[in-house]
Amino acid sequence: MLKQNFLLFFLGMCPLVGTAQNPIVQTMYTADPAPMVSGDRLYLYTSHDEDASTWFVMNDWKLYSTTDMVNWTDHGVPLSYKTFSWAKGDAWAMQCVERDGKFYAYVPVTMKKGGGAIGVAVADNPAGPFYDPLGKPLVSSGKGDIDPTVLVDDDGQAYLYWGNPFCYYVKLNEDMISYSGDIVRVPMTEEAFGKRDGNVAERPTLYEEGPWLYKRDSRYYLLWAGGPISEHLGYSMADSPTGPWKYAGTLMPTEGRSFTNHPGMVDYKGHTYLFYHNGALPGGSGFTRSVCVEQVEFNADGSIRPLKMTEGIREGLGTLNPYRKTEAETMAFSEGMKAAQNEEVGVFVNAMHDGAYIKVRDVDFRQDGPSRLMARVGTTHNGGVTMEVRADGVQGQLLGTIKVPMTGWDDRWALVETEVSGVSGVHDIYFVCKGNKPGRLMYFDYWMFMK
Ligand code: FUB
Repeated sequence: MLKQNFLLFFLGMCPLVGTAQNPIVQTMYTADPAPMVSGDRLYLYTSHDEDASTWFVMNDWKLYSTTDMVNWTDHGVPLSYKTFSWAKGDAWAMQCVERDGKFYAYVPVTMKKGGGAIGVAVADNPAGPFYDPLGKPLVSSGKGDIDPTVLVDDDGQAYLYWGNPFCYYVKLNEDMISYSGDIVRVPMTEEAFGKRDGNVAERPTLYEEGPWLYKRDSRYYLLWAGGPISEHLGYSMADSPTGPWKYAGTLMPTEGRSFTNHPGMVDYKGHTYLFYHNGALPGGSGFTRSVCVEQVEFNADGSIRPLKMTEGIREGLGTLNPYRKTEAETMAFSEGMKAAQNEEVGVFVNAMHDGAYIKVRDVDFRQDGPSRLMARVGTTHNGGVTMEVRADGVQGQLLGTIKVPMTGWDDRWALVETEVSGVSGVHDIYFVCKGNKPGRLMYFDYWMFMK
């Protein structure tokens, strides 16, 4: 039994297993997932752990999106602590919500004058540009102002919750950038958040941080990261957005090589998804985390069936059209790829070594299949770098090979075409970068198949 459990753990956590979808971002370290649905797309804001961090070294937020829950597109950096002239760093867990066609990002940062605060930034698009309409914090209560979460209720009233070690809320005004009434400290009772073992004066309950407010039918859910460290996820339920909250149990037990966890839950295309983070990527730890997702099931009484960390979503919600331009940073999984962004092409990916690959799921070539592939690529190496396009595996059927020309640097690119043959119907496609060269092998911006 022990052996079987270990195997399941390993399969769930190992990013190199062929069917793994978790963690859903492999091209950098991400944490504190905050999903948001807008139109037919699910957007996922994350915080960003800098590579090789040994503390919370976090300067900006990242944005990803999907329409099928298996292929995710990297939209780069929509905002950073520098969006706020009064902030000096610590771009921790944020949430963005849409209201009347505008997007409001609630973020915790450290102020230039010292101390934490919550700011709000506004944009016309999920990917920004975001600006700070206040020029000062929205909330600065003096203690534990981190991890904001916002719910706009069906009657239009919006609620902002946040806090560590205490949980607070305030009612936001319709403008979403101001509030009315007092900041309320949620009673930290055993009934609301469960009982913590031991005698921890400031933390008598399981509640630690990372609240996430969610509504389903007429029930309100407050998900949170629970202590003691290493954190698990727990949740509380109420009939009103302001409580009284009733502890409802463990949502996800502690696991996954990160001493924090952080919930984000959303409904999308008839399903409910829980996003969280762990340390599953190579080099992963409590300061180099990775966001993951699981599908959620509810019991008849509204309680949530507890979840384990798994290899992720197995079935996609649609297919991808290969005859449209697709960004290289749209992927189901990758290995050896690092995301980057510049003025020339926006977001792109770097292949860091021979054999680095991108997997794109459920590509529908239709009955008659393509005859050509176009890709925008480049390398600093003079010859010997190729990108193989394969079906259904890193070693799968070879459809074609792109010869990558030396362009000089990633502000210079080449549009290269190659013949492809022998594929029709729905397949997973692998772009496998080849070349026995030191350092960064090549860079890749977008691709498109042609009939
Ligand atoms: O990412 C920094 C902090 O770690 C977050 O604010 C907490 O929720 C925890 O995930």
